Amino acid sequence: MSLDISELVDRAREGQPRAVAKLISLVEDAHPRLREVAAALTPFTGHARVIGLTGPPGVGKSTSTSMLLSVLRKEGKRVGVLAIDPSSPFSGGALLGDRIRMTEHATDPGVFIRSMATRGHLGGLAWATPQAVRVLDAAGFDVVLIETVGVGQSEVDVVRLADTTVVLLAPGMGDGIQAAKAGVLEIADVFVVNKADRDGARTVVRDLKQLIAMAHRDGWPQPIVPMVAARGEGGPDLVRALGEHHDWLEAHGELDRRRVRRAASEVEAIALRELRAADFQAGRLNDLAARVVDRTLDPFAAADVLLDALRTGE
Ligand SMILES: Nc1nc2c(ncn2[C@@H]2O[C@H](COP(=O)(O)OP(=O)(O)O)[C@@H](O)[C@H]2O)c(=O)[nH]1
Ligand SMILES: [Mg+2]
Repeated sequence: MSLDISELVDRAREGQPRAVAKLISLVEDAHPRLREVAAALTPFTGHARVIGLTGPPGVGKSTSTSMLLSVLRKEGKRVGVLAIDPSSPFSGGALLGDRIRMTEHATDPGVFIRSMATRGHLGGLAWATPQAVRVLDAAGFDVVLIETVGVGQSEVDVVRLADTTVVLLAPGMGDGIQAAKAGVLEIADVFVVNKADRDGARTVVRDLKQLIAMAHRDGWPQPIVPMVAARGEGGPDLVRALGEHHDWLEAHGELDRRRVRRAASEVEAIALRELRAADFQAGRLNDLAARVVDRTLDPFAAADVLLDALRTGE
């Protein structure tokens, strides 16, 4: 099967959704020619604003993403959406798809929506997601929204990918104190208290304000945006907060720092995957581990063997 990478990239840059979809499939499949894809895309990247949305299941991330899409589209922005669900590799992001397909975005050429699953391949989402962001960035999307469930490691991954991270909370889904425990205070650039139509929303906002005050953080003052995403209320406020954060990042040189951090984790994920893939093919790790157990090799020397094999391509 022949694959004309440069033609595919050209078509994606012309805004053809099928070409964009194909490129992201290459990422998901960890296609051997992804190296060429990345080389072809790189000159056209660096323009998209990357915004991560995270929070517990059911808090309203997909509803909010759909609402954000509407507001950003009215501003004439082209928007790409990646829905990432590390907890369910098979049904990952299906909910988002359903929710958005039901709306006016389904047929809008200025919108591209994709659910990403790891399919259990080596390196996982930490490896695949930044590559998918690259595709959307090079394809000319002004904003890339990444929706991911805020559990465990994924929160950290969003932070590493996004220019701006939005943490969503809602009444009845864990109060501000729990939020602090989960470390969201550290990762949030903007807080959304969704389901503001429900009892308890004011308490969540109050607790959150207290926590933010107690943390005495320097720098960007994390805003709290109350929303009723289901009714589209608060969308313009959120877009304004995102814009202000972006301006702040630029004014303080922080945008560049975040992008360097993003590239660092991207490069690291690629290198680790190469290491694992090479070792996987050769079954080398097991042999080395056996030698560590029978004490013919110490573990550091064994690791050196692994890295040397990768360098020499054996
Ligand atoms: N009452 C209320 N329900 C909402 C609001 N936003 C979303 N929901 C509902 O909460 C449920 C979960 O929303 P969803 O966007 O799928 O959450 P996600 O799992 O974080 O993506 C759905 O039934 C939504 O209709 C809101 O502002 N108020
Ligand atoms: Mg969702």
